[in-house]
Amino acid sequence: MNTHELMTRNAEEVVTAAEGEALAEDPDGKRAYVGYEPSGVLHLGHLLTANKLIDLQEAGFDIVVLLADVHAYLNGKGTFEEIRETAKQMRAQFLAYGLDETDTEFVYGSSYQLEDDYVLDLHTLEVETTLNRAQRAMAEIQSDETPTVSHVVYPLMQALDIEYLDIDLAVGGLDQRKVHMLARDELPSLGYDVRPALHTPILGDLSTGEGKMSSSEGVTISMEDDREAIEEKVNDAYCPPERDPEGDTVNPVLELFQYHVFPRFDRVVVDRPAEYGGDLEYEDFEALADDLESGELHPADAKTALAEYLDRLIEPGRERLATFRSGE
Ligand code: NAL
Repeated sequence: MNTHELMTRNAEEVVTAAEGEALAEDPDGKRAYVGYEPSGVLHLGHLLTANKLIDLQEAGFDIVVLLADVHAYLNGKGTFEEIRETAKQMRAQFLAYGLDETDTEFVYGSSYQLEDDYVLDLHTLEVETTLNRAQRAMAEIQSDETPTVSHVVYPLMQALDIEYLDIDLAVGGLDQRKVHMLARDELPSLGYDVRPALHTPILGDLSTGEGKMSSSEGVTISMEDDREAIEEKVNDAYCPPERDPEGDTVNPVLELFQYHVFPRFDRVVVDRPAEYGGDLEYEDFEALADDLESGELHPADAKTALAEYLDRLIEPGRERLATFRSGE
């Protein structure tokens, strides 16, 4: 796989595609980042963008992970002390998951977002941006409450971070798209450059394949889940034989293979008793999806393999979390 393929595999889009191509020409020393509101337990949503960071690290980018403590505070996630503590746990789980420690810079938002220059730039953006635009940027990040002033400050800070962290490529789920577009439109008015953004898809809900998989509603898999819990959730997952079912639903079992398993394992072995044809081996997602569609691979066997590989992915982070909880 060449650099551009590695950079864009499994991505929904790069804004703009041409800017992405130019970056892929010479990624060495370029900085790519994702910001996360600290959360004590990583779940598959976090790991999807982490997979992209690992791809980018392999492609030669320097990786910056913003532990967005001030953003979490603005989003009502707790006291500052609580958020700080969960940020530490989050960092440990990312490292256990496979981000290379020497090539990954973890930055606390509060380490620069409270300084004079930053705050004055933020106020300039507040003057430049309509309330309507800031609210729309936030709609997919925080939607279910009466909007507060903090919710319109949030996307402006996220836009400003792209400049202050000296980022060459902003990475996020598609739910971050409107924030990145706001950044592209508004940063030039402060004299700052426009940077490209790469968006990962939002996966469908595990049990129905409809809407989005998220930790707040429905089922996701997290670093808290043991093997048995993972098996249970995967067994209950929607898995029609088609790769692309009718209507607005997706096949979440295949999505998990595509976005979580194949990027991290060179091959996937599906154990099957000899009387059912023996083990199946796949080196890429397409081959597995073809076999599911043709009936060669039974959904039950696919689910057993999926649970096993997800368990392997989660195990190191799960152990880190357990040491934290036992008070280390
Ligand atoms: C992502 C988040 C918060 C702050 C950021 C700052 C810069 C770049 C990315 C950032 C979290 C994200 C979420 N908005 O919805 O999880």
